[in-house]
Amino acid sequence: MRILIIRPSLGQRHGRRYHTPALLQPLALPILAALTPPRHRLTAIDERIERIPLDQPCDLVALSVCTFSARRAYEIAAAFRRRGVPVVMGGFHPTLLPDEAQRHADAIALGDAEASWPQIVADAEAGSLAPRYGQARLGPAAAVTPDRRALAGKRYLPMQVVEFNRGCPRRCEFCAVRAFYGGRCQRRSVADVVAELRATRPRHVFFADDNIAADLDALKELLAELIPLKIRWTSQADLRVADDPELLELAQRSGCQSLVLGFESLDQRNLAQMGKAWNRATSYGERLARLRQAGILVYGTFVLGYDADGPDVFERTLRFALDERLFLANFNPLQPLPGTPLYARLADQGRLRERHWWLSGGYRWHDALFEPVGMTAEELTAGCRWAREQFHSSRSIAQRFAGSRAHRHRLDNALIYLASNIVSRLDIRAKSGLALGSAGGDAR
Ligand code: B12
Ligand code: SF4
Repeated sequence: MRILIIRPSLGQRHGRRYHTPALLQPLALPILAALTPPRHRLTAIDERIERIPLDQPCDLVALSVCTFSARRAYEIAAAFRRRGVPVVMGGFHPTLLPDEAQRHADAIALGDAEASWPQIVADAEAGSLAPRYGQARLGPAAAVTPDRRALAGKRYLPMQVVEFNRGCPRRCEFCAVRAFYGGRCQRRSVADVVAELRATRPRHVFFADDNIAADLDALKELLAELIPLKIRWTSQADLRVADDPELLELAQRSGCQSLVLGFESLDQRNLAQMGKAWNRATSYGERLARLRQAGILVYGTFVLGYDADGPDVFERTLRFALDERLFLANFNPLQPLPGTPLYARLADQGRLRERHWWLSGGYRWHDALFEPVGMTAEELTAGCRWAREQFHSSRSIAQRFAGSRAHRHRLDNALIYLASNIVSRLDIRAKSGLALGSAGGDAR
């Protein structure tokens, strides 16, 4: 069979399709390629950097869909189905909203591809696709070694995306990972990860784990094995990484360049409401000092608009990010992702502005989608935009650079700092006002 595997883009702004200034490889595509028997001819298309060959002859189309790309995915699916090509959808959005996705596809896959893709391919070949494969909330499947030949020749950041741990044991109210995997985790063996790195020899690695610190002992085991590989790596973690001196030393020695850390809020009442009281807002300063000491750059993420937030939250959160000289930061309005407990709560409270916002022609990227308690939705949208712009101003970039030894103490840290801040500033501009999908009207 000729199989087309597609990652749809997000949408468009003023009639122009969204292009990110710097792109990470999408891991789902090489994983699907690795699971496909070699007798099939497979083409991977990343719509964020290339056009979809809508009229290319093919026997099966597979779309990898998240909530933000759902509207665009439904448009692409309709174009292929009009030609009689069967379309399968998998990923976060079809898993969390299967009935909606089912209306736009011949088959949908719930959960991880490892559990369903080989059967889907076999059934498509036999001309007997079932409407639904896999099981939601089954927990993560252990990842296979991705077949990156599927992405050969495409222009991505020179940073290899690798998985160690999938899923997260934490239970934050707003998080789609919790909804997708039900709080369960699955780890690849350290030997498997190291073998992949030895075979591919990347200099920079992005561990696409939801939370690389899901199991601290396992992480220490991995880091000890990374030391001889002399790579530089980055990932996402919860704040506990900063509490363990042995772990910090191993992180430093194994080449940890930066970590994305979810601070979310400076207000302990908000942290309690989101199920993240363990973050302990009062500990942020000392934890950040330890990370700086270890030379690790910190990318802090904040969600604004929880119930204890008033109009002063933007200034306070921005001040914190500037005073702590964060490497990067994002300031997002709390986002009600479908399938999460947050979405259900806001829907019950009648606070959602638009129940199916991801299908709406009126949605714009970074718009607040619900009625906050301590301000209006418009104030929330504008406040986040203001904090984002202030944080990425030339003055702030220069001050954060000069104010932190971690940003300057190695040449590659300095280069990464400057390049990442510039790319982040450009990406904010590219996404600001972005509409999802490409057609007007409503995709329901
Ligand atoms: C790394 C990461 C990023 C990276 C980008 C990575 C990349 N390569 O492009 C960065 C930091 C840039 C990023 C950005 C954003 N991200 Co992000 N990101 C992740 C993270 C942590 C890992 C993604 C990953 O590579 N996973 C490993 C791969 C293999 O998993 P996967 O893509 O889900 O695919 C598996 C299954 O879903 C399934 N599957 C997927 N497609 C298909 C197709 C078929 C046919 C089949 C059968 C199966 C199947 O099988 C795959 C293999 O098992 C996830 C969390 C997560 N667990 O996925 C969040 C996550 C995907 N991101 C999320 C969000 C919200 C965002 C942002 C919108 C954040 C923001 N507000 O700006 C942006 C923009 C996203 C976009 N679409 O452009 C949400 C999506 C929620 C949702 N319901 O869609 C997630 C789930 C995080 C969360 N906690 O809520 N992200
Ligand atoms: S710690 Fe991060 S990945 Fe884990 S449930 Fe909370 S927000 Fe999601």
